[in-house]
Amino acid sequence: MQKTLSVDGMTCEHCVKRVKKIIEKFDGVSDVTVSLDAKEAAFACDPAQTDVGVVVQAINDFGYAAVEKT
Ligand SMILES: [Cu+2]
Repeated sequence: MQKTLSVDGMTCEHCVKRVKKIIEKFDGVSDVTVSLDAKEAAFACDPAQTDVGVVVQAINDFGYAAVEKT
């Protein structure tokens, strides 16, 4: 399953790398790409393993504003 999140609050490449790392640590997630310009994070995940709501919460816990788009 392909997921896209809108992620507000990223200001530099450091933020991009941090958000990418947060997402990558979850089971079932692969192919993570994060765009500063688009304010988006996209990844593939296995719905049996990955709770996208938990991923979104983890990003928000770091001070960004993530919302599930698709
Ligand atoms: Cu930054």
